[in-house]
Amino acid sequence: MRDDNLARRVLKGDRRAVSMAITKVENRDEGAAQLMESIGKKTGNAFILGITGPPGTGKSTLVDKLISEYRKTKKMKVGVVAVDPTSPITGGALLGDRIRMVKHTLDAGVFIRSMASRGWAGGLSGAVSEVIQIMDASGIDVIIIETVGIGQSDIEIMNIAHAVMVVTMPGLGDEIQVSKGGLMEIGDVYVVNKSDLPGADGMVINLLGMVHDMKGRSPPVLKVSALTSEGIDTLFSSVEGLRKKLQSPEGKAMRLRSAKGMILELAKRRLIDELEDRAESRTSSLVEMVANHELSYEEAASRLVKG
Ligand SMILES: Nc1nc2c(ncn2[C@@H]2O[C@H](COP(=O)(O)OP(=O)(O)O)[C@@H](O)[C@H]2O)c(=O)[nH]1
Ligand SMILES: [Mg+2]
Repeated sequence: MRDDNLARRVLKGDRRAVSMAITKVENRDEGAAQLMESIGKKTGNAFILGITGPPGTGKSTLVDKLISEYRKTKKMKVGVVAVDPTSPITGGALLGDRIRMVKHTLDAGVFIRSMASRGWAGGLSGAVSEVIQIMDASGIDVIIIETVGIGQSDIEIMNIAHAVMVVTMPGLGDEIQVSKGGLMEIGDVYVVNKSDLPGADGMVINLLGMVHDMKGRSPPVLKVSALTSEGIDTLFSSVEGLRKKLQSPEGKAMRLRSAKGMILELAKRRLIDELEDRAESRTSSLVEMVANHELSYEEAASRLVKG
């Protein structure tokens, strides 16, 4: 298919075209940049919600619930980008996400895409910002990005979102504490999922203490169970509140935040790609010079960065 034709079909909301466009940018096929150029300016309608938190807390199960709510009560189109560090150890994480959302895959108003995060699975590139732009341009109303909140890069992806939900569960202590610098600062709403298990109230109190530490902000902490649906309606109202805020004058800050996140994400990836290309062709001479004491490590690095 010709690229301008593909862009046109994406803008019309053609699902197959959306899928092809995403594959094209993920593989960095020829024409990917051109494609992004033609659709990039047609974005800005979707609400981008980031969902993060330690593995196994029930993020995907909650995403599944949110999809149902949006489809049922608002008839809105929903897109999901599940970013997961697929490694030989965590193995079927992506598969698990797919299974949890499987009932929506036949719904034409739902578009689910899983991708591996950078650094895993042979250095597959994220391309998250492009995927979101493509979904947005295709007329999807709500785009949910799910990442595992363990690494710095997973948390950085959340900067692309207009609003962020942090998911925890009873029994988590260290996992939250360790990433306090990240997880405890980025949430607009905190969720203690699995309220059907013991210890949920304690976890809520814990979290309230942590998030209230932060200057001026006191994001809500909600107790829910994706299993029994307890508290899901309150959670949905809270998410809807954030979506409506985006559309209000107050939403400007959310838009700017997301735009900054998108630009930085793209720029970082581009810089790293360029650096890797350059390293490929230039390091051997630099290494030689450093080894011969003709050049310091610092100077070699500077030369590599300058190109
Ligand atoms: N008891 C209980 N289990 C849940 C709940 N929500 C999710 N789970 C289970 O927790 C496991 C991990 O869920 P998943 O959504 O894949 O977590 P993720 O890694 O955060 O995406 C699965 O076995 C779910 O069925 C809940 O509210 N209560
Ligand atoms: Mg998941």
